[in-house]
Amino acid sequence: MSAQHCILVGAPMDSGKTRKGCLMGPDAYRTAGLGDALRNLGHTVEDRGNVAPAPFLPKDHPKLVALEETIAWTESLANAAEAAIGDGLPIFLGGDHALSLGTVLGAMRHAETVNRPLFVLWLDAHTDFHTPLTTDSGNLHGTPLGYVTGRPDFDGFPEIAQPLPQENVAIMGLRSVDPAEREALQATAITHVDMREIDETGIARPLAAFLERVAAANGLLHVSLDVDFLDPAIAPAVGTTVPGGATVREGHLVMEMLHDSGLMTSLDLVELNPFLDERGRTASLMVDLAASALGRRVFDRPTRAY
Ligand code: 6HN
Ligand code: MN
Ligand code: MN
Ligand code: MN
Repeated sequence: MSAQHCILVGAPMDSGKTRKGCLMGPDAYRTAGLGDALRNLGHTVEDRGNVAPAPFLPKDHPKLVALEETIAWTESLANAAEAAIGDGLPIFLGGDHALSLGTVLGAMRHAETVNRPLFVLWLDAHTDFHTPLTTDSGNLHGTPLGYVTGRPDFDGFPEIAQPLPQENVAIMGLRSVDPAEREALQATAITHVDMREIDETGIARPLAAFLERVAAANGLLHVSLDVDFLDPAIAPAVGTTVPGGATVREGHLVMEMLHDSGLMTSLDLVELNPFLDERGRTASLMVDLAASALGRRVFDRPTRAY
């Protein structure tokens, strides 16, 4: 794949859950050298700095955590994302996973403008398929896939005019799914690949199948990489660790295949909590994974159709 114009967009969003620290994520990625890693691969890099939430008035809510702030971030990030996707390949530096309420919405708006279908690859231990009514924790970082696919009860959030078709979504890495999410997800056409399937078949097979569908539809592809997709032994800096996650090589293989496919048009790096990191190792691993997605490799491969 040829040189890209990479656009770094900081999203120091921390309102998607109670535990604080993801607001330090964008600076950790910059400190870990994301910009230089991409430049060294021959890409141009533009850092647009950090987005701020739209103005908001916080209210007390019996269950939901920081609802108004999360809505405000969704509005500003959707605008920033829509603009950036038109200008290059944006990499959204989180921030918790609630930032994808906005970035995916922005990608949907851009896709509508250029009249191409949007696909979403969600790399996560969790499905993030709750609605504000089904969540037990009240943490809205558990809801973005519910929102963008048009599930109900997102009162106050920007209206989803055209929900993302279920067929265009794949979640990989699953090992912690709440009962309400499982029930709702099983009634959908969303592709869901759990760790057992990855153990049994490898991650390349379901990923290649999904990428083939994106390519056949001439789709745009938004990738959302949650730190907890990775095993906590290699990526400890996340508030929602679940044992049994992807290995270093599984993570890189996904990113390498994404690069070879030439399909990825935007990328979220989410849930990094530098306060929980060990000498920056999780931030550095996430930077290395992003570099693989942008073409870092040991050897060139023979051409393959994914
Ligand atoms: N994430 N399902 C749990 C909840 O609180 O709703 C965990 C959500 C994790 C969110 O992965 O970004
Ligand atoms: Mn997540
Ligand atoms: Mn997760
Ligand atoms: Mn199913």
